[in-house]
Amino acid sequence: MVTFSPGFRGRPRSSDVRLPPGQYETYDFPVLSAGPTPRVSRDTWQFTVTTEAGTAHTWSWTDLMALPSERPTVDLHCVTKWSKFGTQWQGVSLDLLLQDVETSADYALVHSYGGYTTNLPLDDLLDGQAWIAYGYDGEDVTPEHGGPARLLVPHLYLWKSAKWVRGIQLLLEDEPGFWESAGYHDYGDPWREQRYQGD
Ligand SMILES: Nc1nc2c(c(=O)[nH]1)N[C@H]1C(S)=C(S)[C@@H](COP(=O)(O)O)O[C@H]1N2
Ligand SMILES: [Mo]
Repeated sequence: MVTFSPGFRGRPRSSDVRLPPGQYETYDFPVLSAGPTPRVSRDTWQFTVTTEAGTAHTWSWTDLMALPSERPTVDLHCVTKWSKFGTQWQGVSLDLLLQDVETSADYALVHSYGGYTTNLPLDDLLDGQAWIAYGYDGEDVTPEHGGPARLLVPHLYLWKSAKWVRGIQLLLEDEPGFWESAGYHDYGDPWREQRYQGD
C-alpha cells in the first residue's frame, strides 16, 4: 500500500492548489539580494523592537536562543514568479517576541543589517504567521539566505521576509520600505497577485 502524508505531492492536483496565480514551482533555492551580503556575527547581533513611543526591546543572540522555537514548514512565493514548496525552518514566533510589547501601532517597518527595509501591517506578524528564523533544512540559515537570522512571513511575497533582520519599528502610520518605495505593492499577497502598486 502506498500512503502520502497530507500536503505531499502525489495527491491529485495538490501542486495546482498550492501555486498562486502567475507562479511556477522551483526545486532549488534561488538567492535574491538587492546588495552585498552583510556578515553579521552572532556575538554582536541584536534584534530590537521599537514602539511608536520610542521604547526599545532588545534581544541578543543568547536571548533569542533561550526562547522556545517552532519548526514551521511553509511554501515560499517570490514576486519574480518562483515558488518553493515545503521549506523547513526553525525560529522564534513573533507572537512570543511581541507579547510583552505595549503598542497601539497598526504598522511595522522591518529593518535589516545592510539597510534593507520592508513594511507590513502589524497583524500580519501575529497569530502564528511570522518568525525570526535562524534554521533552514536542519542547518543554520546561510548568510546568503539571511543568516544569522531573517524574518519569515510566508503568506506574503518573499520580499517581505527581510534577511539579516535587525529590528522592527512599530508605527501608527504605514511607511513604505525598499521595494514598496520602488513601485512594488504595499501589501504583497501572492494569492491576489499583488506584485506592483495598483495590482
Ligand atoms: N535584507 C534583505 N532582505 C531581503 C532581500 C534583500 O535584498 N535584502 N531580498 C528580498 C527578496 S526580493 C526576496 S525574493 C527574498 C529572497 O530570499 P532568498 O535569497 O533566501 O531566496 O529575500 C527578501 N529579503
Ligand atoms: Mo523577490
